[in-house]
Amino acid sequence: EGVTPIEYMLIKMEVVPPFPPKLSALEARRVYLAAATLWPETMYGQMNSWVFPEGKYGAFEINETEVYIVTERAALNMAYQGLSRVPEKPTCLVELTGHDLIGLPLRSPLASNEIIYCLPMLSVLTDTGTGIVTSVPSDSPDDYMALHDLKSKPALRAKYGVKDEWVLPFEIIPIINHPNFRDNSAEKICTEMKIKSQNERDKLDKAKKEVYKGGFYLGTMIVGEYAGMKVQEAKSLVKTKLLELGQAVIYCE
Ligand code: A2H
Repeated sequence: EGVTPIEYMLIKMEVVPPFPPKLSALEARRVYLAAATLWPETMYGQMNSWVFPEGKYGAFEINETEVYIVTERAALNMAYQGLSRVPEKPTCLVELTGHDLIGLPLRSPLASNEIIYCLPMLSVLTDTGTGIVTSVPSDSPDDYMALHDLKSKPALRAKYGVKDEWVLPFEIIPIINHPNFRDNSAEKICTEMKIKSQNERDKLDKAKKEVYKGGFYLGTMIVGEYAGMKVQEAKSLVKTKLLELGQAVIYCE
């Protein structure tokens, strides 16, 4: 763990009932996948959420009504930050794996599609954030390649039990005008660098740096309430709005 804590926003991606049998014990509750992000202003471009298929997760009680699905490690940190019904002690209602979460229909704040789905990504770390990642394929090279892999490889979908209708209908929406790439920066850099799959770790790390270097921060919002505004300025406004609406919380680690 670093010395300086990182402040994430946890985006509350609500699991839309009816719940599958694995989650039936949670039927009276509001259940969320809690995705850690540093970029709340990109939530307009969410296309799905990511989990690590072999990862261990749990459904943890946040208060009387709300349950967040995260890793046990994140739940313990959360319990020391007021995000647990019992202070300093996570209460796990159901133990889950990534496989149990794949295919869950979600309603996520600011996403343009009313329902998006939980899908597998192999680079999701279970020792960072919550182990749940929200996917913005327009601006994140990792997200772009992982969704591209699922869209273009039927065998990969079959391997993880991913139905066509969870990925194929989802068209990437440009949300940020980047000074070097115009829009859809992730697709452009991945094509330029001839990245072939989500497994090309070194190339993807370079692609990320390339997107930031040109000023992801200096880009301009092209959708939503803050269209026309610098990404930098929109960031805190989106953050405040999500917190006020109860659609996100702050989480540090
Ligand atoms: B970011 P840091 Cl548009 N495993 O959100 C892998 N990646 C994770 C993760 C985990 N357990 N937890 C969070 N992340 C991702 C949006 C985004 C992000 C965009 C562009 C870049 C970007 C949409 N995905 O991050 O290493 C989350 O994805 C690039 C680094 O903990 C989170 O923000 O600092 C970011 O990594 C946090 O990375």
